[in-house]
Amino acid sequence: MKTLGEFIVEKQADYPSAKGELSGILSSIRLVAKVIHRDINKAGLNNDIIGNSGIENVQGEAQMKLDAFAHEKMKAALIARDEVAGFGSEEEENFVAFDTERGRNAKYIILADPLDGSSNIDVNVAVGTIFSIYRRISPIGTAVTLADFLQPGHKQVAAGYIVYGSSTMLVYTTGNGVNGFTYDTSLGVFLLSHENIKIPQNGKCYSINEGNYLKFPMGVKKYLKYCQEEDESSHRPYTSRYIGSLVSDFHRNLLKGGIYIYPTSTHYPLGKLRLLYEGNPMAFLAEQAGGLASDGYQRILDIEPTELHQRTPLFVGSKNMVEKATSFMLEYQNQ
Ligand code: AHM
Ligand code: MG
Repeated sequence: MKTLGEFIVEKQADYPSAKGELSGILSSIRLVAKVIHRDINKAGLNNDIIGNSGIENVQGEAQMKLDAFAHEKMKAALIARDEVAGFGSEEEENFVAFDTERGRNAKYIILADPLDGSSNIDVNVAVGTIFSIYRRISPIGTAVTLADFLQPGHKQVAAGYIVYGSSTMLVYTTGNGVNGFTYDTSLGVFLLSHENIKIPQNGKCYSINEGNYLKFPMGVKKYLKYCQEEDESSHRPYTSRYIGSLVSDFHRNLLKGGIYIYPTSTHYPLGKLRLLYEGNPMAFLAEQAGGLASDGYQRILDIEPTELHQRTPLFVGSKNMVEKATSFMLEYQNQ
């Protein structure tokens, strides 16, 4: 069995000019995964971790204690390395420029949702960490600026997630396929368990918060009815599965085939999910596994971000399913 550490070193050897900086960042994310795994596993025993922190994050959403904890751990782990020039997080209003000599000379910036689906922690349902890595565009030797963080998703150098589920897994891509590693708690190492993951082109599962049905655009309503119709040749009706943790819903669909949708609605006119912390990394992974990601009308990875906490509708998963859903969006565009 190959460990994540061995895998990272092996992949680095494929790029003789690589100086190991990206490998170093992936190693620090691996450490963050272990720390969050450890604390999530004790959540039921520790009142300092479960529950609401009593403050709202920048999105105006209740911040859970573990949200704040995961954010601080991740920031600390990244600051401690020489390779990271700045960090943008769903849990902090502004990006942080690591304005030290090492930070100013570092090449990469990281965006993350340190704890996605955190409202699920108190009830023992799987949550995740999502990360996205870009090469800075500002000159080396200076502090990073907002422009470094507002790059379109197709510029990502690496992206991935950790899902803290029945086992903890780290899944990531550096633009050369998607690989998954399962955490062996007895050894304290991630082992390569899912090599070169490919998402089935067709799936039988759709994931959406259907309680919001009446608030959805017509294209989504029509697509949901399509999913529920009887048709033997396309294996419909599909199964509805919605955990309410993007990472878990995405992970299931990645392995088994399916589509995850968080559309616009009258409640969330721009969608709920964040382009930089959730949309782009998931889109990069989906495409690398042979799937697709769209905002309903255009490729997620082509969107030019204008703000750090920008929201986007998201249709992501099996290629044929995303194509079908977006064809309904186009057909009922103005309704
Ligand atoms: P979060 O980043 O604040 O946890 O919000 C994102 C989460 C996703 O994980 C999940 O798919 C979605 O929000 C669930 O939202 P809803 O409860 O509206 O269905
Ligand atoms: Mg979150």
